[in-house]
Amino acid sequence: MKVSPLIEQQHDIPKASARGREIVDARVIICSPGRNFVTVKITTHDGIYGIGDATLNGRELAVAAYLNDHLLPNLIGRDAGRIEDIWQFAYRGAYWRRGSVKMSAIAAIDVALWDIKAKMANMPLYDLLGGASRDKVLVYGHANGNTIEETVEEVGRYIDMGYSAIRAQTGVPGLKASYGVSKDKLFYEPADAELPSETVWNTHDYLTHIPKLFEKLRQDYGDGVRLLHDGHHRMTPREAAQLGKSLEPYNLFWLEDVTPAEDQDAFRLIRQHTTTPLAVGEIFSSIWDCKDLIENQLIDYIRATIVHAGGITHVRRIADLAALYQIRTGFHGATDLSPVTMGAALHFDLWVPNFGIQEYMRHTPETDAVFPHAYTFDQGYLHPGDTPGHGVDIDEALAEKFPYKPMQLPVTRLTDGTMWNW
Ligand code: EZ4
Ligand code: CO
Repeated sequence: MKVSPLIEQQHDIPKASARGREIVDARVIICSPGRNFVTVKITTHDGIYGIGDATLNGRELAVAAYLNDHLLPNLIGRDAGRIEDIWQFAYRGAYWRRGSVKMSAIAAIDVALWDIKAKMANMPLYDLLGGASRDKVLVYGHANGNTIEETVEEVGRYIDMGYSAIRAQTGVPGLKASYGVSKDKLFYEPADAELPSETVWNTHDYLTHIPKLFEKLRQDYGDGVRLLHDGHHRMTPREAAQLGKSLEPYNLFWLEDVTPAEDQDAFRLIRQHTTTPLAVGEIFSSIWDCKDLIENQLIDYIRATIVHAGGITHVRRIADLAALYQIRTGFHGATDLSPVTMGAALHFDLWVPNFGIQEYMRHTPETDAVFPHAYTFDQGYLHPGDTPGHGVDIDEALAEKFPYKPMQLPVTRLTDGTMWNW
């Protein structure tokens, strides 16, 4: 009996085109310089190494275990240049697809491999992606205060620092704590306790209070400054539509995460009622979370990020899909996304044709010291720098001085005690 050679064929691990490109080491580094970070370092036979971020705020060790126990052992001996094949291996090969834990782990490997490839090519990553589409990357900073007056003052401080785009969050009278309002004004950090702290939320009071903030901001600073606001998944679709409508006179750059987006169709209702631009996606892990929102043009900015949505290889597909529908990128860039993600994102931002804006929350000096980086801030813009790779490194000796500290994000309840969306 003749057997088809195609059926007979067995595949070995894809061979590296040259010995020097083989992966010889792949490790996880966990540290807490001001906050927790999970970093992947991959090294080739030639001694070229790449760095990737795998930080998932409040769930760091789950990703580290997934990397250590399930993904990294597979990499040894593979060709570091076969980024796509390794991505597909990690995604399809798990059988269990998607989800934040798995996609953050894949992202870290993917970014480390892009870093290696750009170093092998002796190019800054943006050059390898297709070259710069712009001179610099527009970023927005975070201004927050307990009262409208305090927030207005903070926005002024950001204008003085050179920002032309600013997110404004304010406390709501009667509520002890509000999303986005922090103790430290410059270094916002929501993960504040070993077990989640409990906060209280009241949408009725919020909906009447927030328009007053933006009215005052426009009165004081005029029409030029780009203003953003994050609803942090607190509203129902109808309430979100109401907020969008009431903010229309103040011409926001965007209104973010107005309602949970598991049900992507919910945004139809919001969209029908308001022209305020909508941004969604910081907690998305794959293109499937974005698909209906994009294809039905229910949003204006997609926030799915490199670290939580499968790395450069996957987010590039999301950005390309979005471009078909005139939707632009607006990557998440809070402090829990490490400088490694910030560096990789800035290269992506400089290249991607349908770039919108990049969120930028400053890391603490401790974090910056552990992750030396080539990116620089100037007058409201960031530039990724021109060093080969993504331009971010990790000082491992220093990282060791900041061991992991268990920290979780808060939870929130309505005034009657009902569990709600933080
Ligand atoms: O709450 O990154 O737009 N930014 C945000 C962030 C998120 C944190 C969660 O880890 O919503 O502040
Ligand atoms: Co947000």
